[in-house]
Amino acid sequence: MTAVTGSTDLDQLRPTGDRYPTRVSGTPAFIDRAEPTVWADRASAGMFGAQELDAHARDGFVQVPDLLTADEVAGYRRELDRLATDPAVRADERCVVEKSSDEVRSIFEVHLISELIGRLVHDERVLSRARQILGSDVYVHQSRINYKPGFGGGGFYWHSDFETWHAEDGMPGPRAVSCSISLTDNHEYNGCLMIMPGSHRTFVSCVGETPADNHLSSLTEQEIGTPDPESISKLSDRHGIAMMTGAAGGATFFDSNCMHGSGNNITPYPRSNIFLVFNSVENACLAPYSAPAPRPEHIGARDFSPVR
Ligand code: 6CS
Ligand code: FE
Repeated sequence: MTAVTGSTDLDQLRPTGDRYPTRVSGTPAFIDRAEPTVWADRASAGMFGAQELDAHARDGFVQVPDLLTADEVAGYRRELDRLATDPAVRADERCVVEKSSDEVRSIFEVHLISELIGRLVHDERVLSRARQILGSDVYVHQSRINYKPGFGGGGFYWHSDFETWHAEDGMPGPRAVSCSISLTDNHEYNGCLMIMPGSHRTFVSCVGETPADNHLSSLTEQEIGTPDPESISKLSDRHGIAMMTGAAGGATFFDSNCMHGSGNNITPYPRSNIFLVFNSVENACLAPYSAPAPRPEHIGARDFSPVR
């Protein structure tokens, strides 16, 4: 699979037909998901058992306690601290700081910046599970650390990742999965990930056109691409809200179209997670469906080489 670069290539990739129109109409809509959630058959090779794959298909997420050992967690915590205090990293455009402080909020493309974190992408505990869910070779669409520091780490308002990746990165369908690995204990009170179970089966279109360079503000505080309150209320009334709590070292795999978010963290205890986003090579990104230009490659990858 070749990388797509430059405007001429993207013109050739202009998508034909859009199953999930968003940010184009003045009224929001609920669109039923056309694609499966788990693409491989239940017996496919990998570390998920059949019951876990069934749970993922039903809820849109599945938790894997103790994916990393305590020693590995300690090593990754040291790496996160090193990255957050490295002046070169802080000066890099891939580093996003909090709105309310100059604390690091996120570091994108962290699997290429950090050799240690890069190894996780190829680790069978992560890769085999992503391949089972997506039923194909996979590539990294995005990776990031969300630090969510104590004493004010900012939250992430309700959204569907796929809605953004479709509109702004040109992702055709919701055949992508995120693996969130907790490097600190995730509690209800320090801004853990919240997911509406089953919401991945409904695409909620958003109102409001995508401005140029939207990512320069959306990664700090997302506005465009967040659903209206009535749509969020309808979904939460229908599905409820599950809290992804768990000890450091645990992981949550969640479908690209889950309605999810997380609150601010005013406690002294950081909620620092690594997010690895895998997309099927059969779902490689085209031109954006609803944005003036593609986002930078460190946010939406254009190298579709499969992870081995
Ligand atoms: O825009 C994005 O790709 C990022 N924004 C959010 C709120 N979640 C997914 C991703 O990190
Ligand atoms: Fe998200």
